[in-house]
Amino acid sequence: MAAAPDSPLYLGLDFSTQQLKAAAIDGNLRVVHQDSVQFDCELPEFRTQGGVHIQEDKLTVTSPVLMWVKALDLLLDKMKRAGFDFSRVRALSGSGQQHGAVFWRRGASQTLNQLHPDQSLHQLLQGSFSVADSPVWMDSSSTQQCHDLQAAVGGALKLAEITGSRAYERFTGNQIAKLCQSRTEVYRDTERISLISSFAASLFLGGYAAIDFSDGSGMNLLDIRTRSWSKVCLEATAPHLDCLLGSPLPSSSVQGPVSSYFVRRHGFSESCAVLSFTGDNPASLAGMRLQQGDIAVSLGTSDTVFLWIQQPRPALEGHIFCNPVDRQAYMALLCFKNGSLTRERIRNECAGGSWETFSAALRDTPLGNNGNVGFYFDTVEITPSAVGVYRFDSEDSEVSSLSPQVEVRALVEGQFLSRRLHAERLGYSIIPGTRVLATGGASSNKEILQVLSDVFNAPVYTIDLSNSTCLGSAYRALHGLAAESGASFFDVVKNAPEPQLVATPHPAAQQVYDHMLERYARLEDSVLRKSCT
Ligand code: ADP
Ligand code: XUL
Repeated sequence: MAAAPDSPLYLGLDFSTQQLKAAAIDGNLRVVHQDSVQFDCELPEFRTQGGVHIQEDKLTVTSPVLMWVKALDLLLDKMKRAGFDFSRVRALSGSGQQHGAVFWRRGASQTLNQLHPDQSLHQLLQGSFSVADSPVWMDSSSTQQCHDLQAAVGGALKLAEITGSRAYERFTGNQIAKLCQSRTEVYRDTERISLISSFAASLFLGGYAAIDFSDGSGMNLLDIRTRSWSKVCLEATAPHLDCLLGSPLPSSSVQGPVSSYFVRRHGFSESCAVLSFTGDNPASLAGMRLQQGDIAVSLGTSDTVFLWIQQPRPALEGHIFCNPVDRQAYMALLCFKNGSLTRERIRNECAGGSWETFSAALRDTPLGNNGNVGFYFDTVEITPSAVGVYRFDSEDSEVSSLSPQVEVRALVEGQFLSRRLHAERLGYSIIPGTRVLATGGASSNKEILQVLSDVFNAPVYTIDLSNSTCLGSAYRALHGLAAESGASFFDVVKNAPEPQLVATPHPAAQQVYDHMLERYARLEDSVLRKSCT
């Protein structure tokens, strides 16, 4: 049944690496509006490539914080021009690429509190950030700080037991420690540190939003069991950090109404609630309504693999985050940095820049690629920690090139073998009934999903919207209001459209890929040895 034309709407936003996206749903969970702003082409004045600036050392990766602010101005203007009625929005939530930090300058809270509706956010917030270029998840420049943190808490495993992950360069605490040590004056001039998610929520609230438990788990600072900041981690990171971070809150909290700026400039209702914003991967888990036994594979700028788990068993590989939709549960996540951008490079070099030709190469080459396989770590990979490109023929001999079609399959098979290998090491196993849920930009490509299905020997499903993060945030906005009367997330979203089956494994897949997985694990060991030397 269609909802009435003036019925309430729920808005979800996603501040991701390459773009800002929005989706609105009605009370029947139907998507009624979608919009986006691409950073590189719609905001060229910030001179980003893929939404980021890569510094000369190749390790430091940042994005201009005012680009995100301006993107929000632009997105809301676009939505208004498209006839979107903001007064119908009962609640909104959102997500951000995980781990990045936003440093608010002293006095910024007062500015946020008094935003004048005649001006854009970009004009009003020009002077509000003590760091113009925010470190983002692609950064790997804080190795020293990672060593220091692990040493301070009693080792990598101990840190993983407290925070859900050993120290990772991109995790926010290590980025904060680096800033505090290298730019002490700037640190002193900072009155608040937000994640990208809580920064975005702060814009809507006209005041500082709390960091939510789920995105907060990606900082190497939160104790994932007590769901409060770990004293030992805070003290090892930087001075007065608890004041700069504020107290964390559940991911389903209503953090307040939208500020009068949004009411007066864009016509939002005064009672529109702003729910905690969270990380893009937790939001995606919500958007896919992930269930026990499912495995989600997100094919965005980064590729991520995530699972719903009840009992955390942190290890030296992968991450455990607090679950965004169930306060007792957790999620496990693996992040692979060389995802879509590497597929784009090989598409440009081997398929004339065309996804159609890239897909045809996958169709025209056999399962298992006649034994040819590759490792494509264009930038320092997170899982596993390695860099460089390595190609092997069926005899396990390293070769310097492959024909274009074979290279395309070697890349995609290699990527998915890696996703499966590391998921299995984290305790995942394919059982009858396993569903692979695919999302992210590349999940619109059927041939890529066929390889995913074959390598995992399991059916692959997608949801209508190729990007589940915005949808997850819209669901979370709806749930946040209902949660106040005790409704569970799954009660609220039970009538959402079911994921669509898009690929089933080839009958020969298990035989080909079980064997290839063992081989891939051996070759990965040899690549790791080479990559270290
Ligand atoms: P993010 O949320 O990290 O900004 P998205 O999930 O929107 O990223 O994914 C963007 C990526 O999707 C692009 O970098 C592009 O490589 C990839 N993509 C888009 N269309 C296709 C396609 N048809 N086949 C493969 N990859 C695609
Ligand atoms: C997850 C991670 C990335 C970012 C950007 O740990 O670093 O997936 O969230 O999407």
